[in-house]
Amino acid sequence: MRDRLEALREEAASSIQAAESLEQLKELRIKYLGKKGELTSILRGMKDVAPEERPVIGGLANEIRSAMEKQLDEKESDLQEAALKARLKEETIDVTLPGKQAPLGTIHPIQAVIEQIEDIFIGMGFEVAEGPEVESDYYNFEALNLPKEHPARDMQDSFYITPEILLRTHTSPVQVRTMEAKEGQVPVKIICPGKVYRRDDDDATHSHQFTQVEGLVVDRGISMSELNGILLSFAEQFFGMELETRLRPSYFPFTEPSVEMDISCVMCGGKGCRVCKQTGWIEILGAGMVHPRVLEHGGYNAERYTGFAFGMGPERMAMLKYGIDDIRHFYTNDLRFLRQFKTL
Ligand code: FA5
Repeated sequence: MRDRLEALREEAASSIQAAESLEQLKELRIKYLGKKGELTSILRGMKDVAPEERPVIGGLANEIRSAMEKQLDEKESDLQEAALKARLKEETIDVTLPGKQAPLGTIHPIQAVIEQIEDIFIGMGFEVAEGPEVESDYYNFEALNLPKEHPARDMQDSFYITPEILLRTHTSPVQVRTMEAKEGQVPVKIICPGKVYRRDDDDATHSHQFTQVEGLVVDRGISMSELNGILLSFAEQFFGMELETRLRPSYFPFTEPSVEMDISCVMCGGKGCRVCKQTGWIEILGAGMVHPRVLEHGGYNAERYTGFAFGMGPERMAMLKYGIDDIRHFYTNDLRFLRQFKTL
């Protein structure tokens, strides 16, 4: 039995040494040390050994077991290390190779223009308000002094969802919503940018969906001259040049008096050109003093407070500022057009 054990010791040592993979090593561990392994099967013959020899053989078997375990463990860590080295070599990253470019999107020019407008008004102490695009007939029309059947409703052909709910045709419904939220506090000094919808036929200067920026100021003693001063300062900052303004009489049911504001043509400086149709003037927005009835609907005493409001179209402002001749460029997503505004 002693000889068989010694032979096993030698055989195991050399096959463990020769193992080339962790898989092979696992098989060897089972072969020599497993429950049905060779060492166990030799030890089964212990009963045939003379009793006085048994402790000696037992001691030898234990020694061989520990030696095998040690050899197996050492070989295992050698093989693991070699496997890791091989993997690292295989997966080496060449940091000098050029990386893959992730294409970066850019802000849409209309959004960029809205942000420019917001920054200018925030600089003049305005807050930015929001309102829903799906609006009630009340806020879109009635609260703005446009009762049902009022002929001026035809000025804004609407998309109705139900008889009382529509897609807002302008950002003006935010006027009464804001006044209600302010609960009679002054000053009210907000702008509200957002999408609006009208059943207009699309052409070079009209779209059925476009954006507007509304403005509203309410306080004691507000007059047309504040309106004129703030809007002139805005236009000069927006176009980055000195401008002339003029107010032309107009009509909106929610302002009285109502005006349209022209600026001297940003293309020709007022001399007359194709863009200003040789007039030297370009219309940029509608405005006026808030109608007393609208103030009352917002919860403000029209005897005590006055205000002005205005509404402009960022698409048309962008067209003037960047010399774009067709509003549809903003919506057709031609990347050659959009990429020109990367730096905005
Ligand atoms: C209004 O919508 C008023 N709510 C503006 C206002 C607010 C007046 C507060 C007084 C006080 P108007 O319909 O003119 O007004 O539209 C305002 C601006 O929206 C226009 O100057 C124009 O720039 C833009 N706009 C109007 N219709 C279209 C359209 N179909 N496509 C693109 N822009 C448009």
